[in-house]
Amino acid sequence: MPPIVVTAALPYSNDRLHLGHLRSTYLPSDVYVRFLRRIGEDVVYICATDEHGTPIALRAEKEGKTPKEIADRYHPLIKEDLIRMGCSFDIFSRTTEKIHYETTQYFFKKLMENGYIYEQEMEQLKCPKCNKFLPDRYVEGICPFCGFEGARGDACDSCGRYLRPIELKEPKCAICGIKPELVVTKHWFFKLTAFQDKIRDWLENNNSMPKNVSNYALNWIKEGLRDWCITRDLNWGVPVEGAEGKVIYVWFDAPIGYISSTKILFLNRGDPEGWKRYWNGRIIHFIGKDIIYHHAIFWPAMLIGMREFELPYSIVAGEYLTLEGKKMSKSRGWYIGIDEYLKLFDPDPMRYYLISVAPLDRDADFSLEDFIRKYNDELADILGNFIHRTLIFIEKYFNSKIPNAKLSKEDEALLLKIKDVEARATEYIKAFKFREALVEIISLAHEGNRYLNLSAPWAKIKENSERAATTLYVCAQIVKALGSMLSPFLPFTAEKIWNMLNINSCVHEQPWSFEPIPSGHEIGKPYPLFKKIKLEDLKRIRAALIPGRDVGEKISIEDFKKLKILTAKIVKAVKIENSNNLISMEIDLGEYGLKSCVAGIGNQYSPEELIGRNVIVLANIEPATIFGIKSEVMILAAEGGGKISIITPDKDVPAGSIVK
Ligand code: B3M
Ligand code: ZN
Repeated sequence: MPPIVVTAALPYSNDRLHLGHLRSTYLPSDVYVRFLRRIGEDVVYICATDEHGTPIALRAEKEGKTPKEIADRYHPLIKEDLIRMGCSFDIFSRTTEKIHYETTQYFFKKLMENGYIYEQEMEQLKCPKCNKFLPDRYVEGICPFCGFEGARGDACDSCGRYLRPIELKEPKCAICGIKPELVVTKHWFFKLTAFQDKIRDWLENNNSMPKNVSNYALNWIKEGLRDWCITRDLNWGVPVEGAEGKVIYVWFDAPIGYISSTKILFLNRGDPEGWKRYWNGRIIHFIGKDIIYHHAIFWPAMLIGMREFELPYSIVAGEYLTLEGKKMSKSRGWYIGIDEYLKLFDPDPMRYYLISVAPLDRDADFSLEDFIRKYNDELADILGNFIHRTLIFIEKYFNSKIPNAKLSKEDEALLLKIKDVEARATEYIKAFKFREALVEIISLAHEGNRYLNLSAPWAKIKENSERAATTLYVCAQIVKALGSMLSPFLPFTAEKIWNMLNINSCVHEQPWSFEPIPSGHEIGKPYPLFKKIKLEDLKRIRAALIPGRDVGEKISIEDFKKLKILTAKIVKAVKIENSNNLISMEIDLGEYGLKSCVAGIGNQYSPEELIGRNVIVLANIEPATIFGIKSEVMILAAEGGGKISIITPDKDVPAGSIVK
């Protein structure tokens, strides 16, 4: 088998990662690589942070920092979160490394020499107020294809299409919001159109490519490819040699990051040419589905144009993960960050959930209640409980030694199942069907539990100790098989199982193929693997995991003290004629006197039910005139769930009392 390079999409270094990233990209790639290592493949697992482009530049601009400062802040956080989740990269590098700049410029030069890059004048957006060119995400507007209003100058999040800023309808500068103007500048283009037929053939004839990827990409090819502008007017990125103020487009340099990171890995290993073997071997990219275009069209075209690399063997794209039915969103606080998760739980339960919840090529949903249910029912009750009972009985009845066995037909059949499961799991993993593989493996724990319950060694130990011994021998084999086969999926749990079995080697370095544990082998001290989560704790867990919407700009206590909020009593209320829902009131503010107030609450309150009510008002707001009537104070009310609810003090305090 050829050497294999497995890559995981390079996250932008402008924010920490959340469960969606784990599910689509980092867990599947890690499971796959851990499996390849176990079957003895020569594999390297590559990742890095993607540190160029407008995502980083814009974030820097908004925070008044340099892009490098932003990247320096997020690179270690992203790396650490992934490593804590068990992602076993051989290298996690950065696209701001010198080698990356050199490799990118080499690609640019080589593709130019090969006749695939040309120069052309083009129209570009520029913001007259910021006096800046507006590449990619510096522009926001309406998608010309699907009409989505939040489209960005590089892509539409709604229909997934790749866009150019000048194609957006009603474009706005992302910094100041004003309408940009068109200017003409010179840029470099990659002749994507020259590769249309080759890419189509490759996609159509590649049986190792999952269908969700090839179909997606083939559809785009049907719409026709266009040449691709690969430079930008920006001061952050890999410079275009000899062209002041121009940098290479981040989507040109980012995938090259896979290669430059491999180069750095082999330099570190003292084998500077070693990377080439892998890039002429089997290349497998793991990505999220939003970047299929870049990996299945742009990138292979670049590789063909270079004339010195293999094309990817496969591109595996994980579909989206929603959170309790809704799209995850950082700005709305609707997401679960890796860091938040790891403050409460171990990595393996989330690895288990995200892999087993749905096949990778389907959208999936994370629900906290479902997570807890799966954790308790499958990890604690089935897997953990089976392993714990088996080992405890061996400790108690057989002095911690794997007992001797006198196998019946049924025992033998169950032992053969281990090999069946192994064969099926192997096929599934090779086909990137990680969920199916995990379900197979866990079915072995189900079988084990059933067998253990039926054989009841704890009851047989006195009258038929040979039967009890055989049962526990068989169960111990299943425990070992579980530890072994779970190692790509639940690496930390597999290590614990290995420790409890007292096997003197690293589970991740075992041959994948099952070897029984011999009678007489002494096991270690058993302990429960998963402590159940109480469903009563759901609320508390939810509050700790989901940050919730950001409250926005903070104010000082001095600012707050400027507000004069008082208790008051409504003494008169009438509907304002001809208005939809306005009510005009007279309100008694105690020592602050009688004030007028107009409020839009007529749909929810009748004047009669308002008269005599104790309320809270903002007394020092600038007066306003509504429908010709002066309004001097504002009644405080809560609005939510389609209702308006006036706030009332819960004890009877005199009108004019201060609220603070
Ligand atoms: N940074 C987009 C993303 O983080 C981009 C991936 C690059 S992979 C070469 O989704
Ligand atoms: Zn502007």
